Amino acid sequence: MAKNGEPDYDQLGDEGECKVKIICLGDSAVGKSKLVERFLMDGYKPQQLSTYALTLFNYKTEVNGTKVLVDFWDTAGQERFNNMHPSYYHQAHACILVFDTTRKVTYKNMPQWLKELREYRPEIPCLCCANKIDVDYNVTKKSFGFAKKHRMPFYFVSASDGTNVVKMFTDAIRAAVAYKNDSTDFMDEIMRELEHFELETNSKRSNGKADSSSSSPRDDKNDTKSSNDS
Ligand SMILES: Nc1nc2c(ncn2[C@@H]2O[C@H](COP(=O)(O)OP(=O)(O)OP(=O)(O)O)[C@@H](O)[C@H]2O)c(=O)[nH]1
Ligand SMILES: [Mg+2]
Repeated sequence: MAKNGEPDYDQLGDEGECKVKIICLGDSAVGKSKLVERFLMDGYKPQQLSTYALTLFNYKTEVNGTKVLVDFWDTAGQERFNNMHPSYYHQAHACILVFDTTRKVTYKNMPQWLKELREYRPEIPCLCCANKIDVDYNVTKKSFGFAKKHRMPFYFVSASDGTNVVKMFTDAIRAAVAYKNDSTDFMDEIMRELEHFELETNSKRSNGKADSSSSSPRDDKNDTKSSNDS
């Protein structure tokens, strides 16, 4: 722990693990907390940092054989003021931008969130997700240009039924670790994977087989994580 009781991500974990910090940004009530909770299910340990009213969710995993400690930082509503405390961005290795497919304004605000992120963290990998697709799956037929414009991986997700949640967080963790290790071409790799993923998804959907297909976006619904022992 560094000063202020916050973790120091430059240091290794107690067992030599690589430590990464992932933050979520987006308007209030888009589902940031629910997405993290959904990913971690019952395997998380919330840890309160009272100074800035933040919750840290710790998660242990492995990336390419290396042990990784992930801290997902979750806010307690500061975003209502559209201005996060700088400590929220400090040392972050990846960011997930979240909007709510049932509220257009939350999508319109994406550029603002990205702008603020880039003021503090110009280089970190950023992923974008459209949440609450369970409310109306037809929304996945729409295209959302924001992510493409900024060359960000894009995911249709639902914290409610779990669609694509594991896929998105797994990619975010891989991106965070790659960023920490100075690996520059990693985002391209994710983008290439997703192009393929989307293609399969779209073609299966147009054949009316979306829900039974192994490559449909609902894949992750019953996914379990292999090393969530934190
Ligand atoms: N239908 C549906 N509702 C969702 C989904 N994700 C979140 N919600 C609901 O949306 C509301 C807000 O979710 P939160 O996770 O608290 O949103 P948040 O972004 O953390 O909000 P703040 O902490 O205020 O910034 C809650 O009532 C959730 O139950 C989803 O995938 N589908
Ligand atoms: Mg929240």
